[in-house]
Amino acid sequence: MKRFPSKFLSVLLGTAVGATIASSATNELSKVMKERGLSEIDVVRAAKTYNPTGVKDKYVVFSSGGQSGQMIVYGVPSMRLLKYIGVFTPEPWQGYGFDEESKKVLRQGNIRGREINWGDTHHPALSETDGKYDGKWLVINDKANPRIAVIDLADFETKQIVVNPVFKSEHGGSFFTQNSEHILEAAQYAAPFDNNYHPIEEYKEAYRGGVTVWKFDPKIGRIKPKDSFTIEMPPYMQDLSDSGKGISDGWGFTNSFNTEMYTGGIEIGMPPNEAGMSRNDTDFLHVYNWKKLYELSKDAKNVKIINDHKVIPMDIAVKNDALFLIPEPKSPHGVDVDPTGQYLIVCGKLDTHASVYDFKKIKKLIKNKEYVGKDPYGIPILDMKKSLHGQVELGLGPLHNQYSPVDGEVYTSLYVDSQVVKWNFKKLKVIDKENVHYNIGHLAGMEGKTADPQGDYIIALNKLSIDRFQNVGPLHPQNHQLIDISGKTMDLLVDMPLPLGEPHQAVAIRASKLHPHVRYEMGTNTRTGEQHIGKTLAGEERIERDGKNVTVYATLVRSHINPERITVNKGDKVTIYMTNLERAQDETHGFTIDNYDLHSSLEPGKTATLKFEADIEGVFPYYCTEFCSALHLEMMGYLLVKDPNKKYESAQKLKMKSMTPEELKAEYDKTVAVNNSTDAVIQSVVKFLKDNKYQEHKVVSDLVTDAFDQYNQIPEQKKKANAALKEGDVEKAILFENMIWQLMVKTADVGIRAKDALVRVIATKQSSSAVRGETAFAEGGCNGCHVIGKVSSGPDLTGVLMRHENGVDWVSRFILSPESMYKDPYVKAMIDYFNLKMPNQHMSEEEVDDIIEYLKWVDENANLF
Ligand code: RUQ
Ligand code: CUA
Repeated sequence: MKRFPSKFLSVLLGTAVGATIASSATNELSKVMKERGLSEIDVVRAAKTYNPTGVKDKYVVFSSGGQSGQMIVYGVPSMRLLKYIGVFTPEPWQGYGFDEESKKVLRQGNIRGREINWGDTHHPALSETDGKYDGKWLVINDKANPRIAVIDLADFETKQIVVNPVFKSEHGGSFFTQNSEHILEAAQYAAPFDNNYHPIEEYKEAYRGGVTVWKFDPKIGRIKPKDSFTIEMPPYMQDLSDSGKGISDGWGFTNSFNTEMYTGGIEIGMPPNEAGMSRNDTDFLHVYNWKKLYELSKDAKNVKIINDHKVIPMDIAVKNDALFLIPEPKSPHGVDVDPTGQYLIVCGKLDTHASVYDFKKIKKLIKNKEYVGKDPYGIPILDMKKSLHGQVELGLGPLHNQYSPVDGEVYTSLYVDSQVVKWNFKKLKVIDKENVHYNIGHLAGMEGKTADPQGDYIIALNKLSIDRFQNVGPLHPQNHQLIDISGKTMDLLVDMPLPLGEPHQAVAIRASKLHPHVRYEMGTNTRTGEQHIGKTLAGEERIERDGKNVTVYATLVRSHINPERITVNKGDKVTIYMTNLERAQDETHGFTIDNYDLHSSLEPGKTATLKFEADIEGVFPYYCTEFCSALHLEMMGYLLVKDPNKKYESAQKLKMKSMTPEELKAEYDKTVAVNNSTDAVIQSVVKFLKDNKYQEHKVVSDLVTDAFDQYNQIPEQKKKANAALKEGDVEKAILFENMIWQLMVKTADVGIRAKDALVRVIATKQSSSAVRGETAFAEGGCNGCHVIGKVSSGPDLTGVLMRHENGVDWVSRFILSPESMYKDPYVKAMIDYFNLKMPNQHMSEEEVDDIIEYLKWVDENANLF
C-alpha cells in the first residue's frame, strides 16, 4: 500500500511542464478536485490510467467472459473495453452463429448431436514461443461442456472448437506448452469416459479423471484431434494445471481435490460433498511427462480407443515412469510454474500457506525411484517434504499466482482475506499486501505467467463487487481492479465493472506484440482464411436459379447493396453470398433481412453466406445495419416472396404525373454542373497531394488509395449516364449523374483527410510552445471564426503577424484586449466586413505567447494551407 507526498501538485504540474501553464491549470484542477471531492492521491491515480483521446494502451487483456461464453478484450492501464469475441455463444453483431461460416465453427461445439449455445469460460491462454507470448493464437476452455476454442489474433475471430471426447466436465484448461506444440486440458468432476450409465456406487472403478494433451499446430493455429490423447487419471477431481517450461519443459502439473473419492448423498442422510471432499489434510499434485506420453500414444499397443479418441491407461503411464503424485495442502487451487520452470507454487484454498515445489528435487526423486508409497491405482507417490523448497503463510484462501520480473517475486490472490499479497518465493518472505473489493479469484499480471513477466500492473479479478458501483439490481457487475506494482509497495488505481458473466481468468500481452489485419484480402472466408466460393466482385452480381434453389451473388459498398431486389417464390431455398468490396479501414457493412432472424457482419474484404428458406410470404426490406456513410439509410433493398399458387391483382392504376422534357433537361444540366465544380475541388486536392509527394508517406498513400477506389468508379457511371442520355432517357441519366456526385463526395471526403494528414507529416516540427498554442487556439474557440488557410466567418490568419507593423506585439495586444482596439481603422473595417467583433477570450499572457508561436509555425508552412 502506498503513501503519497502531499506536495503532489508541484510534482504533477511544476517542473516538467513549466511554471507557465501551471498556474491556470492548477486553478482548474483545484476546482475540479473540490467539486468532485478528489484527493491528491486520487488525481495521481487518475493520471496513471488516463488515456487522452487517440492514445492507446500499453497492454491488451483477454479476459474470460465467464458464463457469457464469450471473451472480453480491454486495454491496460485505461481499462477501456475494446471488444467482445463470440466464442461458445452466438454473437449477433459479429454475425457469429448467424452466417453459415461462423455457424460451422459454433456447431463444431455440438455435443452428442446436441446444439450448445453457451459456455462457462474459465482460462484463456496465449500461444508461446520459448515460453514467451508470440501474439498469434488465443485459446479458452469451457468448464460446463468440456471444450476448447481457438481464436486467431490476426482478426480476433473464433476459428475452431473441439469437444473433449471423454470428459464430462473440465476445468484445468487451457495451458499452452512452451512452444505451443500442445494444449493441456484437465478434467474436473470425474465421470465415466464412455457415454454409458454407471451407478455412482462404482465411482472408484468406473469413474475417471484425466488430462487431455491436445496437439496444436502453431503455424495454422488449429488443434489436431487425431494426434491428441488423454492421460487416464484416478477419479480425484483434477483442477488447475500448468505446463512446465525451461527445465521442466515436457512436464505437466495438475492439482486435485477430493482424493477422498467421496460421492455425497445429502438426500439419503450422508454428509454433503463439501464435508466429505475436504476431509484429508492433503490432496495430490499430478506430475506427468506429457512429452514421453505423446511419443507413447503413437503406438496402438499403448492406447485404448474410447469414443474414437486415444486414452493412455494409468498402468501404461506408470510403467513408463511418466505419472507421479505428490501430496499438496488441503483442497488446492492454482499451480503456477515460475518463469524459469524450476519452481511451482501451489496454493491450498483451505490452508493459509503457499507451497513452493522445486522441480529439480522432484526430478531427482523420480530418477532415484524414491517413492513413499503408491495410491490405490498404483501411481507412485513422491515425498512432499523432499519435493518442497518451502512453505509460507500468506493469509486466508490463497488461490492463484502471477510472477514479477524481479527474481523470486510473486503476487498471490487471497480469496477469503480479499487481498493481493506480494512475496518472495525463494526467500519465503511476505513483502506487502493490498486490499481489493471483494473476494478475489484470479489475478492477471502483465505476461505474468510467461518466461518474460513485465511487471507494471496486476489486475485483481474480484468475485464480488457488493457496494463498489451503482446498484443495478441484485445481479451485480464483476469488479476488475488495476493495481500499480511498479513501486516498492502496491497501489490500487482504479475499478472496472464488467457486466458480462463472471470472468475467471485473464491474460495480458504487450500491445506491441499484436499485429491484427485492418482488412481482409478481397473475398475471404474469414473462418477458414481461404478464398470464398461465393466471392463476388463489382459487376459480377447476379441471381441464379436452379429449381427451388436461388443463389444470390451480392456485393456491398458505400452506399448500396447489389442486387437491390430479390424476388423468390415461397418455399424457395435461398443462399446469399455477400462480399464487402470496401478497402477502406473500418468500413464494415452489416446485413439483415427483416423478420428472418438473419444477420451478418461484413468487414472490408469479407465474404459471408446467409441461408434460409423463404417460408413466409410478403415484402421484407433488407438493409445495412452499420451506419457506414451519410447514405447508410439508403443502403437497402427488398426481398419479395410471392406465393406461386396465388393470383395477385395489379395496383398500378394511378399513374403518377411526370416532369416535362424541359424540366428534366434543366435538372440534368444542373446536376452535371455541380459535378464539374466538385471535380475541380478534387483536382486541386490531387494536385496538392502530388506536388507534395504523398506516395512517400504510407498513412497518406493508404488514404489516397481509398479515395481513388471511389473516384475510379466514376467513368463507368459516366458511360451509363451518357448511354441513357443518348437513348433519350434523361431521368435515368440524372440518376447516374447523381451516383457520380455520391462517388465524388466520398472521394473528396477521404482526399481532404489525406491532405490534412500530409500537411501534418511534411510541415516543420512544432515547438512545444506552438503545440500548446494550437491547443489554446482550439480550446479558446478561435477556430470557430478563423480557419487557417481560408477566409471564413473571420479573416484568415496566415500571414497575420506580417500584416501589421510590430506584428507580434499588435496581435498579442489584440487577443488580450480586443475592445481597446475596436476603434483602430483596420479593426473597424474588419468588423464592418465580417459583421462580427473579435471577442475577449480571457487568455493568459502565456497562452497568447504560445498562440503567437503557433501562428509563426503556420506562416512557416503557409504554402501547405
Ligand atoms: S478458477 S478462482 Cu481458475 Cu476456474 Cu480459480
Ligand atoms: Cu453499409 Cu450502412
